[in-house]
Amino acid sequence: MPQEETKLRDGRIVRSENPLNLEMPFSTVDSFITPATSFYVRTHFPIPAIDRDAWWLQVEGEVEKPFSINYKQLTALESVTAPVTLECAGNNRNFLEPKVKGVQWRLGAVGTAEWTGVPLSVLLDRATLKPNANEIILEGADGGMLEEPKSPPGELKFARSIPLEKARRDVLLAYKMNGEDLPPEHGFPVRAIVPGWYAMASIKWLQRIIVTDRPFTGYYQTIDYAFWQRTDYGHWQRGENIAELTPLTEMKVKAEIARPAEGETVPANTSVRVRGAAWACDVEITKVELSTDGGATWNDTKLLGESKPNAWRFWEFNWKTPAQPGKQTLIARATDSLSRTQPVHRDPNRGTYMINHLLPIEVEVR
Ligand SMILES: Nc1nc2c(c(=O)[nH]1)N[C@H]1C(S)=C(S)[C@@H](COP(=O)(O)O)O[C@H]1N2
Ligand SMILES: [Mo]
Repeated sequence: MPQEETKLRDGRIVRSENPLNLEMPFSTVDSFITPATSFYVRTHFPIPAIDRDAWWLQVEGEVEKPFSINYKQLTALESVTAPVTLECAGNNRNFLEPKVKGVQWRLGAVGTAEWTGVPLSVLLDRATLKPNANEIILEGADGGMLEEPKSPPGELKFARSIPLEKARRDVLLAYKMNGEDLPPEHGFPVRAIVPGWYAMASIKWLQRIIVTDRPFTGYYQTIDYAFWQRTDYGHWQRGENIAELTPLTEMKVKAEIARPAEGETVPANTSVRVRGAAWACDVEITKVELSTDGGATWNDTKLLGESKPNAWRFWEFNWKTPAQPGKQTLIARATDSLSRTQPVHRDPNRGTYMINHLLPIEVEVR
C-alpha cells in the first residue's frame, strides 16, 4: 500500500518527476492486460517529443543494404500482436537491505501489455546482414548528460544490444500498446519489445538499429544494467573466480503477491483469497507455492488462465486465516518448467538488479 507521503499520478506512485518514473501499486493488479495508464514508466532522460510524420528509423552497420524506413512504411508491413510482460531489472529494489541507490521500486515496476509491431527480423532481412553480423544495437532518441562519474562526457543516448539469434527470434518493433498508439511515455512512435528480458532492452523512441560484429560495450550495456558474473577459470593455483561485468538479459523466475498487500488487515477465521502473478523467461510457470507462516510450510496455489509465452500468469489461493489475531507472514515462490525456483537469499553479485529472492509480506489478522 502506498505510504502516507506517496504522491500519485493516475493511480501510479511517482518515484521521480524528472526523469519521470511511475510505479503501478501492485495491489491494484486485477487484469491480465495492464492498461497503458496504469503501466509503470521508467525513463532516464526527458521524454522526446517525436513527430511521427518526420520520424525515420535507420538500419545500418554490418549490412549489405542500409536503409531508412518511416512510420507509414513500417506500419504498412505485416504485424504481429502478442501479450508480453515487461519488468524493470530494478523491480523490488526497495526491499534490499541495506538500502541501495536507484529508483526505489517496490512490487510494481512490472506490467503486461498487448504489443503490436513488426518483427525485427523483417527489417534485418531487408538490410541483408553481412556474414560477420553478431549483435544488434538499438538506440533511442532520448539522451542527455549524466552526473555519474563513470559515464562518458557529453551527450549520452539510451542504447542497448541484443544477440542476433534473439533479435531474429521474437523481438518486435511495436507501435501499438493494447490496440492504441504508444503513449509518449511508453516510446511513441515505435519501441522495441524484447520478450522475456528485463525491460531495459525494450528500447523506447527507437531511431537507430546498428548491426555490429562485436559485443556492444555502451554505458547502459556494461556499466549500468550489468552485474558481476563470477567466472571460474580453473583451480590450478589459487582457484579464485573472476568477477566480470555482464549485461543483464533474461528475467529470473518470480512470483509476487498482489493481495492482500503488505500491512493489510484481513479477518480472522475466514477464507481470504490470496492472489498474484508469476513470470519467467521463455519457459512456463509450473508451480506457485504460498506460505502463510513465514516459510515453515508451503501450499500449492492454483494457476489461472493459460500459459502464454513471456507473459505473466495469475495465481490464487484460498487461505483459511487463523482464529487468533496477530501478524502473519506470507511468501510466494514460483518454479518454472526447467525446475528453477526463486532463491531464498540475495546474491550480492547482482548489485541493485535481478531481485528475485523470496520476499515476505506481513499482514495483520484481526
Ligand atoms: N529509449 C529508452 N528506452 C528505454 C528506457 C529509456 O530510458 N530510454 N528505459 C528502459 C527501462 S530501464 C525500462 S524498465 C523500460 C520501461 O518501459 P515502460 O516505461 O514502457 O514501462 O523501458 C526501457 N527502454
Ligand atoms: Mo528498467
